[in-house]
Amino acid sequence: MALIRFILGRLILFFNWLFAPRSTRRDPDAQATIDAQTASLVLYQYEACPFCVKVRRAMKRHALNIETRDVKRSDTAREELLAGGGHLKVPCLRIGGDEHGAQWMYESNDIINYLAARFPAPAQS
Ligand SMILES: N[C@@H](CCC(=O)N[C@@H](CS)C(=O)NCC(=O)O)C(=O)O
Repeated sequence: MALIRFILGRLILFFNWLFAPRSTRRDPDAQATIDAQTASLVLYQYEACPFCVKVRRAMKRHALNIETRDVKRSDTAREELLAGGGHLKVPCLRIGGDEHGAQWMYESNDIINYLAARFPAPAQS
């Protein structure tokens, strides 16, 4: 079972790499403004989780530089997620300064909708 999960995970990462979405382009000032806002966001995730891949693809599409923390590889990240969010489930977006004053958003679709609404793509000229 673990082997099948591992192979599936590698396949997901391979196809994600092969069909990587294009990032939207902003002028440098607009991107710097967005970067300043996304500095207070953290995505808790697993590298090969399909729901996490879906969120990371949305981040790439919208050119959002959001720190990611791998809950499988980092005990600290796992403890932060459990203490702050309350569940060991990924993806989870931490919105706001620190673990205590933050909002913790689970569900990949909710995260994607939140990011799309807060950081709309620039109008094409
Ligand atoms: N409906 C959720 C599903 C997330 C999910 O099932 N994540 C898995 C990893 S791929 C997980 O964290 N499982 C641990 C658990 O449910 O306790 C979403 O779309 O975000």
